[in-house]
Amino acid sequence: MSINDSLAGEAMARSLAEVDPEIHGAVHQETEKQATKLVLIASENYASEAVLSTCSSVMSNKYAEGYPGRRYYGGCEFVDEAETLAIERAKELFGAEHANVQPHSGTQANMGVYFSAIEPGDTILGMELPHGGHLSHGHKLNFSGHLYNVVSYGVNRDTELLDYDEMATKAEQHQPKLIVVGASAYPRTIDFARVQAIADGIGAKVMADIAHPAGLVAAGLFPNPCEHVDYVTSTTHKTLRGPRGGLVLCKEEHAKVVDRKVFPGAQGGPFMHLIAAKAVCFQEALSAGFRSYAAQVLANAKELARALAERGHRIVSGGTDSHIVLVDVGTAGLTGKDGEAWLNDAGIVANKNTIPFDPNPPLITSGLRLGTAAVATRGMKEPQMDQIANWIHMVLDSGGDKQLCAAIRAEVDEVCKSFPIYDWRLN
Ligand code: DSN
Repeated sequence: MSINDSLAGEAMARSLAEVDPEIHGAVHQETEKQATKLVLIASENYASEAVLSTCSSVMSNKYAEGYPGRRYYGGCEFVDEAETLAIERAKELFGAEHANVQPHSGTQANMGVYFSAIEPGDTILGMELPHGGHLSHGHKLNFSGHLYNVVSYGVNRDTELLDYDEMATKAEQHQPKLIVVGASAYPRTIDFARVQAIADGIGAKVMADIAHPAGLVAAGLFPNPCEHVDYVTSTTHKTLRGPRGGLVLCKEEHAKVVDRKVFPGAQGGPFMHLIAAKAVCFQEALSAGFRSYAAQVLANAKELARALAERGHRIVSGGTDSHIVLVDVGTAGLTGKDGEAWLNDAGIVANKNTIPFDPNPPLITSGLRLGTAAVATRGMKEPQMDQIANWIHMVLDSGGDKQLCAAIRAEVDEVCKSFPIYDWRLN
């Protein structure tokens, strides 16, 4: 009897379209949107077919609490193989002594490190959210803000660059046990050695969250904190172009505690399909092709910043050293909220974002955060960045004129056809 002869097999083999037309429709529409619009969300990317197919593989069915060779479930031989490959490849990619590939997300990777390095009530020093930091770096609405005493640093008002002097002064004043460095909307390079030196001065540890630039770090195009700090966390789906998920890298001396704090401290069963897909992602990122890709991401961001500045837009910090371009639309009398909506009408997907010292609240903002990881995956290069900058300029300059946005939407659609992505999935 084949699987299709059994009752279970018959039910199991029905397509998504048959079983759930509503979800099938939503997936189809999301695919079409990703194929026909320009994704400039700095935290998004297009994972490869190999990564996506691993995400939807039968590894999803498997429980595997524990770690390779030490599981609380039987039948783990193949997921052990996948997780071991993921660990070894992550270590090789980042030059790390130890890797934990189980965190479901970046926030849970951070949770694993906090639980390892400090106790509830201890002080952490992290970057302020409006200056580019992340919720899990101590925001009052996040677990990190509930469990720990949070002190924040930011950027210098004039240069909009990380203010290491302020960080050092606050470290001296508040004696944090952990300094958290890394950001979601900070476009510039980070001096991890300097942060570690500040921490050394007060006997603190450092956690570097490289969720955003991880792909650039892997390619050697952004400083690698593994050389300097005790704990490094990341996501795997942004510039690293893998499946959705998190990652902790640390010195060997912290390995046992980190593993214990990720599981069972912060999580239960690991998502083995995503861990297997992380292994695929790391394998891809170790290739020469990925290094060329990452170089294009960076070149595209620099060109996008230049082309927008040339058209009169103020770029926060005056430029970028990463995939992120933060545009101050407030100086032109606009809000990020309006800009985001207008650009979406024109087929350009970006997000509103606070800028340093933003007078507007987070749901309005004075900024637009743009990222070049996804468009570089499509194969777009500098000429397309100049074109995109021109479209963004026209949309913002016109105040979101409906006719103009519709005309640009049609042009975006045409350009996307020349740089196809996932189109076959629409058939
Ligand atoms: N909020 C995500 C981002 O877009 O940067 C990171 O968690």
